[in-house]
Amino acid sequence: MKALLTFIHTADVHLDAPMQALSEQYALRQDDFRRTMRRIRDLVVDKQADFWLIAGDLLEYRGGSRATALFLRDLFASVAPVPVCIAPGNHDPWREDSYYQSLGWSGNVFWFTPEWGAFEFPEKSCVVYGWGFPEPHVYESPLRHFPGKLSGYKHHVMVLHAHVRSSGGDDHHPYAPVTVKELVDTGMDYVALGHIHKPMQFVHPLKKQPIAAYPGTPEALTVKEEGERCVLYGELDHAGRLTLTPVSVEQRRVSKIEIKLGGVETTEALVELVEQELAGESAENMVYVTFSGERAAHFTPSLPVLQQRFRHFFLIRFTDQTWPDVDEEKLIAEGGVLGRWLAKLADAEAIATDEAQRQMIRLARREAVERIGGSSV
Ligand SMILES: [Mn+2]
Repeated sequence: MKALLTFIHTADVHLDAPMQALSEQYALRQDDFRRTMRRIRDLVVDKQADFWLIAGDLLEYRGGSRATALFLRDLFASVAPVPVCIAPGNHDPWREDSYYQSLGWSGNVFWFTPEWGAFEFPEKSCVVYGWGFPEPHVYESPLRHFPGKLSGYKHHVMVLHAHVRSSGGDDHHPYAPVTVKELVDTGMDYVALGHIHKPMQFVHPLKKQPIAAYPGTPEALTVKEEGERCVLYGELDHAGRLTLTPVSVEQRRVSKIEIKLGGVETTEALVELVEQELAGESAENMVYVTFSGERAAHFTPSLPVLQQRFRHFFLIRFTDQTWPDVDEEKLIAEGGVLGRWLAKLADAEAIATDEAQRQMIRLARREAVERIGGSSV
């Protein structure tokens, strides 16, 4: 049986956003983002969702191209009559010269603006409320001016780009700060949020079900956005129970892999080790490998060689954070400037009074050992 009300909730796609880390792959990545949008569109159709809710930061106001805007226009038209409800965020504020206002959009696209809006769908007994950023910074909670729910409807859903702040203290937020209490007080069945790129849900204290959620970015924008990326499929049943199911939609994943170099002493052994560690990794992914731990003092990994040997990955980056396994005790015993330096650091660590201090001394020692390694091989 079809649930009473269903929706696909997405946010923070950031189409046409600049990405400094990518040079030659930039155009390919932009194509990924559009393919992800098409995948989300297919979900809306396949699930026969009642609404497609988009909570802002969709197409960059600065740098967003007309071609991408036209792509969105056609994409949204293709799901008609399913309503696409969009609340502009800080990266795509509701401005006169934005494509949101200057293009002609199909009748199933509903834009929220800096004036609170409420679109009524009597055949679904639902109202969708929303508000949009007028400019990149908004320091006040937009919920302070929320005019309230309309009567005569069973379901109430909101779309909002906002920063949910923890209660108390932290006042100065430039991206429409709201509290969970404010969200609860709206009386919504669900608030489809955007802004935070990490998925996150907020539980209603009485109903013990989500009152609001961030779906996270559907395609990774930075190296921090690891693993699968999702949109939320929501079902609201007759009794007002809400179920949110994340559905992964990304084209490529960011994978971070740490490899301990241990006893590796040749480039060949290193390549073999990396091959083993990356055996399960799709070549379509964006892979960030960090070498860690001690390494043989005479062997420094050649990153250009690795870059070349693993170039079949869409993107691969190697970072070397190893340090040479110089024999500290021997150096200390031999005296000399470096030995005395290490001895002093060892003494300092022994008499350190707290963990933070010890940590700092260890860091200094590692730095010292690194330099010694560099000068002694
Ligand atoms: Mn944002």
